[in-house]
Amino acid sequence: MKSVSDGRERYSEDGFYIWDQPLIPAAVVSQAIAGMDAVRTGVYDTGVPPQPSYWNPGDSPKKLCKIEMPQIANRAVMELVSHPALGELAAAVTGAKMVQVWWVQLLCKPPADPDGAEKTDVGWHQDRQYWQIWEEGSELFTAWVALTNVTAEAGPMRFIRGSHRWGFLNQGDFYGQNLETQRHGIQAPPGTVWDEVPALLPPGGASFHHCLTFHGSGPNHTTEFRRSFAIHMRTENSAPVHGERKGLTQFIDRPDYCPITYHKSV
Ligand SMILES: O=C(O)CCC(=O)C(=O)O
Repeated sequence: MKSVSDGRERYSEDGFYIWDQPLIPAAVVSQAIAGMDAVRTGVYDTGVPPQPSYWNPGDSPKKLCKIEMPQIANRAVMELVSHPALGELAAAVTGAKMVQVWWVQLLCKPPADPDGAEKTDVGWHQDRQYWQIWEEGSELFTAWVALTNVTAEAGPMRFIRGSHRWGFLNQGDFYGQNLETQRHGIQAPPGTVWDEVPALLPPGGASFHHCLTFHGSGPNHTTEFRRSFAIHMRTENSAPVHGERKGLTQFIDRPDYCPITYHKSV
């Protein structure tokens, strides 16, 4: 049986931690799936649309669906994103005194297109590359929550063990579509090894990864959508550059959009 206490050590050694048991209750997961489908069709029960996104209602269902800040558009998605079990485990794994959700992405990876026209890989990258808006050294990480069974065939995320200690390389590309070629363009420090670990998760399971950990994912060879939320979190040791609120940090003073899901009581 997995224990919370090994999470802290694994996260700090490997740069990620995989909680391969249901953490979020099944009812919350199934409501969030319905919420995800509503957002995908442009129906927002809060009356608020998501933020501008790569994928929009009406786009091809064969494309990787990535929608920004879906929790502001749907209450069931907000319930999942702000679930206390997730905040508590995130704090235990990272050692945080405070955990805030500061940005969320809905990710729905369709089954691989048989004629190969639409590619749905997520190229190797370090999240920090896209998060320059935060001060250097800010403690930023992601909880990736599975809503469906993420098997080896479903195009799971793959983490590179220990790569959070390679520093910021600025050599990744989320939209890269050939993981093998791309991998050879990443100059890992001498003496390190490229050790890929798939995050296999049941519905309601979660992985946690450091903002410098290289990760990516290949095609989904199942017949079902691979559904998840990438929930970007921060600890008390983080601050926006120059204290500015813009782009990805624009909502951090709004707990109704960016809930604080853990606060250690003294
Ligand atoms: O869903 C994926 O395959 C990748 C997601 C990702 O890059 C992230 O959560 O940081």
